[in-house]
Amino acid sequence: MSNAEMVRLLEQYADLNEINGENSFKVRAYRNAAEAVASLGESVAARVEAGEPLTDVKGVGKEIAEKLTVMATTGRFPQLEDLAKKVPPSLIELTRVKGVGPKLVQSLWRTLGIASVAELEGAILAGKLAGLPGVGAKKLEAVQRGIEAYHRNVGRTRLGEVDFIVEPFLDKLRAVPGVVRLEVAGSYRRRRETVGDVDLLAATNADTASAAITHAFAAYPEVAEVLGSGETRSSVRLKNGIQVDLRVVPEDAFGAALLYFTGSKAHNVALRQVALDHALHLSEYGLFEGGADPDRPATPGSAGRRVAGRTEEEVYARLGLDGVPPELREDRGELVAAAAHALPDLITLADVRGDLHMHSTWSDGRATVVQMLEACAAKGYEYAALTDHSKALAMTGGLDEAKLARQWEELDEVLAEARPRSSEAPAGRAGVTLLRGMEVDILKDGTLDLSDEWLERLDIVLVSVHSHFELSQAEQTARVVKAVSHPQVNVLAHPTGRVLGERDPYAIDLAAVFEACLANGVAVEHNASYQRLDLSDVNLMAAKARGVTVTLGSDAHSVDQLATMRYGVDQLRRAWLTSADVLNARPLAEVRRFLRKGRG
Ligand code: DGT
Ligand code: CA
Ligand code: CA
Ligand code: ZN
Repeated sequence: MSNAEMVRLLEQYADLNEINGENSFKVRAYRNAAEAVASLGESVAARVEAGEPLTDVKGVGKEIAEKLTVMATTGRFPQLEDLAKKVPPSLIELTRVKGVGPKLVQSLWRTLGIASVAELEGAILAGKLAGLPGVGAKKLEAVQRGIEAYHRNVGRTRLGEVDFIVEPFLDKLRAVPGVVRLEVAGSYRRRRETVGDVDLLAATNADTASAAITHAFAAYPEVAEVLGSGETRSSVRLKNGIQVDLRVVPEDAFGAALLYFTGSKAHNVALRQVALDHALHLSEYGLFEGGADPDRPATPGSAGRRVAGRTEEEVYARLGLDGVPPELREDRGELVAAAAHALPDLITLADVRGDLHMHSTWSDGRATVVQMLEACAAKGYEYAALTDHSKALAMTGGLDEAKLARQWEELDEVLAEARPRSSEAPAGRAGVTLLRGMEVDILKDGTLDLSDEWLERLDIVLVSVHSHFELSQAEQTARVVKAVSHPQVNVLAHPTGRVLGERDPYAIDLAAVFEACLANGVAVEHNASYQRLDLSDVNLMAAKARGVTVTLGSDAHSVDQLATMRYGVDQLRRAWLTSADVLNARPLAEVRRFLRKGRG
């Protein structure tokens, strides 16, 4: 059994136990173990086979280690199978509806026999929910809104969750003999924040290889169901529900096919028009001159002479265009820019010089300050901001002034230890300069959850909304504008509060917020956590258009999560941002100047 399958089963077990009302420690233990397996760099099954104890894996205790061993050796999880007889797994889907927690799911199931989202909708229509304990008019309304959001999101998966499954799949398929090219196309390649399905494109050097890759594709252990299979295309559904399509194309048309299947559809339509303007015809088989009927897709042989198609660049160049990075292919003006040789020099992950949002064990992070700084050093960062939560987020162990003072004592020790004696080297862990910061809660009235005295002492102050999402747009806007107008504030973190697939943005007038940020020397964050990716690409474009500085923050709560930065860079690229638009693509001295807002 693969690690991915174990993760899925552990999570299912945790969810079902939660619905079943088991104590929260047990539930959390299984969720932690799932996370531990997910981030483990090696195969659990291989470890079991080698006789290495699983209890050495952080987050895996004795009981769970035993269950993993059974999974690895028998391919089964008997306790989960037993539990599923009592609590139908379809109930897990119900908890994905915002406003419907495990407790409510349990009572819906016990009292009304509701086991699916469709049944829940039916029961609401029939007025059956009114009168259930804990379901008042307000709750009912929240559940209905949750169902609407659920339908909007259903069928799409967050990019960060797809990567985890696609990358090992690609490795497997690339190893098939005769495969000369294998790329992911579609929205995945354009790095959309969520993807509907995954489109793979292969080129092979022999017909037998074509059959071999289709076979390897269907035989992949994570495949739950083969939806269709032919000589040059097949589709499967993976165990986690994601659909993957594979097409096999000739090598000399690979570029044209990659271009076509990368999309977006709107980009393709616009590009085909450019081809027509050049008296050429573009299809997934190549760029052709003469002979083609523009209203019918060309096929090799029927379509005149192919003038380009081996690579994407070749096709763009033949049309007088610079190559368009996949992230820009949304028909938002990229072809006009490509024709004018004016495409932006997009920011890359290598341009990021530091992380400006991360948590430690001082609040709800899982790694110590030292571990986080060492991980930042390993990434080659120049600086990193420690931004633990403030006290209003009590459940995170948020810091009040006294606890912040204690944190600073520890930081003094950490820095003293790391600073090379008699040298001017930057203070910090292995050369990473630590910026002392905090993610301070914006309270309901727009005031901040930390004293002015401490706000003044911090190197960097992030502010964010973690409560009262339901305020009217006017109230929410006034609240946030007031917060960013505080003279010590530097960054507005996750500005719309959205959680992809789970929570819609709160109502807020972003144009007014950008105006206030600009007037007060405050940057807006792009929160790179793949669950948030907030601001969205479109909102980032608006921020840039208004001249507002953008920061990137991983919002990491563990060492592993620092790597989520790449998803943030993806979204910045989709928003046409260059390194000049991004605060933490600048050297430390410039960052400090921005943070001082022209003071001292
Ligand atoms: P998704 O899967 O919903 O996240 O989005 P995409 O963009 O991956 O869409 P998908 O998987 O339906 O198709 C992959 C690409 O194939 C799409 O981006 C462009 C191309 N494509 C699909 N259908 C059409 C079409 O009817 N016309 C054109 N021009 N291109 C298409
Ligand atoms: Ca797709
Ligand atoms: Ca597709
Ligand atoms: Zn936050």
